[in-house]
Amino acid sequence: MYTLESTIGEVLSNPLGADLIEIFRNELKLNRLLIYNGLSRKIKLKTLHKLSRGELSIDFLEMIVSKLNHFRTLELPDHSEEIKPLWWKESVAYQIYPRSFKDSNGDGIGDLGGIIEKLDYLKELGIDLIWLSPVYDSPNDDNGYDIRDYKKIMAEFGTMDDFDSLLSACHQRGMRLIMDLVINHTSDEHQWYVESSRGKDNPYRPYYIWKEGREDEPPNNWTSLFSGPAWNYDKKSGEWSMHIWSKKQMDLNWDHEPLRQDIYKMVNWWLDKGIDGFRLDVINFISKDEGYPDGDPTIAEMMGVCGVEHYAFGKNVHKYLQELHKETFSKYDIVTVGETPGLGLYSSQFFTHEKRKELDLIFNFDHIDNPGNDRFDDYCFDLNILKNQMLFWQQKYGNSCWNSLFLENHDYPRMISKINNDPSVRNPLAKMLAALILTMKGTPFIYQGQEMAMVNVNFESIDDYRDVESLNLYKKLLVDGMSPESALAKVKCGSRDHSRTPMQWTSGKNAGFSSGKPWLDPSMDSMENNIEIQMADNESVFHFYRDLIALRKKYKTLVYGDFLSLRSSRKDMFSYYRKDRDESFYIEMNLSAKMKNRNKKMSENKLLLSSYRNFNPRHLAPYEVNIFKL
Ligand code: TEU
Ligand code: CA
Repeated sequence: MYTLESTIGEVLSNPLGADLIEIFRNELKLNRLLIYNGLSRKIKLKTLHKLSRGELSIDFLEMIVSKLNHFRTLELPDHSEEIKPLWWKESVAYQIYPRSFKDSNGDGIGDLGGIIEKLDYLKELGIDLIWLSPVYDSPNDDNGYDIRDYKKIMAEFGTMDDFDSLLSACHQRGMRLIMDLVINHTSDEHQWYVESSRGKDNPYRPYYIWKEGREDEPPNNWTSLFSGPAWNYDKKSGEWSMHIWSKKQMDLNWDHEPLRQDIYKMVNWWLDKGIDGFRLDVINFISKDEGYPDGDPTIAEMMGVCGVEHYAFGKNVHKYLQELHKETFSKYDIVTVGETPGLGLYSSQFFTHEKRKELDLIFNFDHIDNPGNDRFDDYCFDLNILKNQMLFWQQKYGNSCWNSLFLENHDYPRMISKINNDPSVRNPLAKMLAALILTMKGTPFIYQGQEMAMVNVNFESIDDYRDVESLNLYKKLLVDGMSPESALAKVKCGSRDHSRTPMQWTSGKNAGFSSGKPWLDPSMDSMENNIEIQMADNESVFHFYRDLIALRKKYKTLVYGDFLSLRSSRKDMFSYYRKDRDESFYIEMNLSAKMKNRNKKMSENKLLLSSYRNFNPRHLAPYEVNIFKL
């Protein structure tokens, strides 16, 4: 049993403990050596209270101890010697945010018909797996992540017939399609919630999380990720119901078995339609700690949200995922990727190890912002930190777990803009980022627009935004006393709307996205940067993505081959090998906007692909990436 007398070394031997130490080390910007050395391993947890000058309270440390005691029973099976080849490990995936991809009926909103129009484009790029962000019926409080009817297509996107046509059009092209499964919560307009809120004795009451409480006092101090308390008060019953997301996204109660059975029926209904799997929205949040205890103020300060330690890795999460797998996934040849914010490498292994029969892959977000920063912080993203994080996962995740490789999605600003806004390096920087996710071990996920180096948008007023998170945050910052200018600047830093502006197809009206007024204005950038221009230019980012994907298809070594990094310590340089019995490749990249000398002499005759036209044997140009076949 863990106690406050336990040492850091004992904590590190527990997967959750190892991840927590890593999170706190990163957040507190402590050097690895400070923690992972013989002396520190002997430090007792209770001493951390003094060492942190009280910042790590005894309550906080006792909460850690109780979490560790719960997860001390987790046993990770050994990793297999060989990686098991599977179709989804060899796929290159592409995430479509339907609202912004292509509008086919002129109402200014992307739709399924528009996606069908662009399947040949995706085929040309070399995509074989599409992840479709939610297309179910929804009031769109969170753009479809608030589902009102799991078995109905959102009217703006089309009909179930349109969906069936899209699915068969994908399969006809040898492409697969996975749906976004949002089962941590539903819309407050979902029939289950409508029933549940009819009264305490309604059979659907326990489908959601209701707690007694006074009208002026929510049941605990948890806050929503979209600002404000994580509870709605229901006058009729004098109870509060939980929403860790928006006020219209009500958390499902996974502890209630009939709810789980209804979820499994719905999942099998979709799988019987022939879809190829799911991306599972915040799936590690589904099990909440008993009694919903108050969140720790230190963690709230660190994570920007209060209570997350009581649901990010709840005690029944593996039980529910193994049941979900057994009742549904296990019966089909599909792929499942869990979105698991807050989990580290070690705890992620318990979700994806092939012998644990839970999920195939997860999305970890540790690398998307440099540690100690969050999306709304105005800082210069350091690629050397990203390099070390990717090295960590490439080297430690194990043969029985499989990485997802991504740098963008619909929840984050565009990566190029976080790293370097200088337009003169946009093309090589975009190509270097492409090489990062397309030459490592794992399944690459390209987010729409990333293949054409889309960048952040110059939003000028709060009226330019649509995202519930951004709008709520702006209001909260004003209430907190921030000036409108500073609040707008902060929202502009991290708004998810940066990655939700319409795809830029042409230089024409509305960037060729729609013949009507788009729901969100296309970026002015579309005038000189769009798919039409990029396809006509052999030096474009689009062509580089296409060439890299073709390389990855041609050489399975780039998928399954060993990853061996070279002199990982040298700043601003990142070089590694990918090798197996048949082939070996050497990839080198300059992580900076300055010229750099090469790590090792490479002759041009082995050069397979470069992000620059002229090869210089002595040095690398800004963000230059080269792939050699040895
Ligand atoms: O996102 C969950 C998530 O962890 C974050 O990416 C989140 O969007 C943001 O950082 C909040 O601070 C998933 C979906 O991808 C997101 O679009 C939804 O808004 C959210 O869950 C709720 O369904
Ligand atoms: Ca439309």
